[in-house]
Amino acid sequence: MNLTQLFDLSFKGRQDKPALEFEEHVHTFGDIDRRSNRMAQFLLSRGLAQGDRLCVYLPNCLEMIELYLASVRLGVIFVPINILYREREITHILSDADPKAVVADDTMPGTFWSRQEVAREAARMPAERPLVPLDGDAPAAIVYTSGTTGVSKGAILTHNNFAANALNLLTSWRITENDRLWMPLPLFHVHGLGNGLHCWLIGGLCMRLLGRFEHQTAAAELLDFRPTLFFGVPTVYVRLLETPQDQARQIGVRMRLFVSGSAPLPAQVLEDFRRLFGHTILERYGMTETLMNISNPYEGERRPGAVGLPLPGVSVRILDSEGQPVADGETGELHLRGPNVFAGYWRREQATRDAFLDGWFRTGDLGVRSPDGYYTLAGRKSDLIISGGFNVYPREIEEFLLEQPEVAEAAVVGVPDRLKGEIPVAYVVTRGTLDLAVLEARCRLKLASFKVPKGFVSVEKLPRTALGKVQKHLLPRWEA
Ligand code: MCA
Ligand code: AMP
Repeated sequence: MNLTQLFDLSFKGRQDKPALEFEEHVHTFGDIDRRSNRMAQFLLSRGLAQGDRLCVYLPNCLEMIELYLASVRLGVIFVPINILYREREITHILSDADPKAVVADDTMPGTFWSRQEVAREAARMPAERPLVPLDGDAPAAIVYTSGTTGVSKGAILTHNNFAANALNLLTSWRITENDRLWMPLPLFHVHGLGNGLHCWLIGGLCMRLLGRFEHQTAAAELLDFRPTLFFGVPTVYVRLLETPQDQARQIGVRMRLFVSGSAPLPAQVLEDFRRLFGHTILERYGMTETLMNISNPYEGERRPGAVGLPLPGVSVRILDSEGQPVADGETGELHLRGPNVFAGYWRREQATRDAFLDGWFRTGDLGVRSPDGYYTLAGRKSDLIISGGFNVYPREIEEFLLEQPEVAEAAVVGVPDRLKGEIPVAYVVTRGTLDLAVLEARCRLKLASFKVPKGFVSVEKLPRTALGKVQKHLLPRWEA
């Protein structure tokens, strides 16, 4: 079954049910359905066909949803781009995905279609749905994920991947059409897209979509919308700890389930949040390449620091560095198999082959299983930094720093941060004189804000092994 058929099972019979609150407007499932048909007609009229890529560089908005649904209807492959990316990062994705069209806000210069133009044109189109027969194995989206090599790769996610993921979460987290989902997370990553949008549409619940998360207004928003369901990243939960007690209690009374993922949730935050809101956050583990894999149970123990038990249909094994299975209690690399695992990296056969071993996807995450089957993550094989739920690969920043003529050597490390989990800090060996503020300004211009090092340290040389590998753990401590 393709996603359009699956969405139809939900839309039919819910045509007049409120589906979406966005910017003071309420849209029913019927509205979303018709608007998406019009958008599909628009894409067709512009020559987009099955297999073409459509890049979308937009903040959360109605058009983003319509463009996704229209793409899914036509078999066009949806390629969301992180709105925080700057020209350098966007250029890479555009050249790699080779899209037939790009939709961006009209503030973006170039030959792209503007969101405003797309909305205007689509409104003039007929609401009949174009019929394109599609198999569940068809790609629905390519989502770019920073690779350990520094260059970001496109993970191909099929209709079946998204379906398996959403059906799993709907069942495992007891989501029903009576839920109210609060969605401030971006739709350009799989947390918002795979979990948020798909659970919403397939479950038939009401969602309030926000342009973005703003901690200053979050509590007022929650009191106003009165959600029962929220998917967040740890940074959002740390922010919510600032909520006054009486407001937190009011929010907690209405809420059914808080879920956290994308980065480790500190046990202390789980505990402080429980005290303030009266809810134990349910932590789960996912990846762009696999959507959701492991989750704490809805009923039963939500174990602090652990990510829980494999979701239905997902198999997990843990191997040591020799490729041998480890015993419970011992740490190794997590490998996964299941209907949620992606179809490979876009136009990167070697990278795809390297990502699998005997049909198992190698996550690069280290983990350990307890005798009662709970999994706990224990870091990464690579030196990935997760800042506010966004991934930062040190290598990518180091390469940018090394492009600066005054920088002879560079090393970027993640430093613990209460709010963001981790923040990147750069150590540089400079040639001649270089004002570190100038270096920071150059980073700001070319890199997404979460990748810009929050500290720059000038060192005489980088500590290296005899083989020349940088020993990051020997770098001097950085103080904020
Ligand atoms: C953050 N900023 C944004 C947005 N989010 N700008 C525009 N649109 C956004 N959506 C910028 C701000 O302008 C600011 O830039 C900086 O980020 C920090 O903003 P601040 O207001 O201090 O935000 P915060 O309270 O710290 O909250 C940040 C955040 C954000 C909202 C939690 O980090 C976020 O949305 N994270 C979610 C990422 C996500 O969805 N990851 C899922 C990946 P400046 O620094 O220039 O001032 S998928 C994944 O990992 C797997 C599959 C999984 O398991 O889910
Ligand atoms: P991404 O490449 O954006 O899909 O990020 C996926 C990575 O986020 C995983 O490989 C994990 O390292 C990390 N991640 C996701 N959920 C969790 C979690 N609950 N705890 C710790 N790390 C997580």
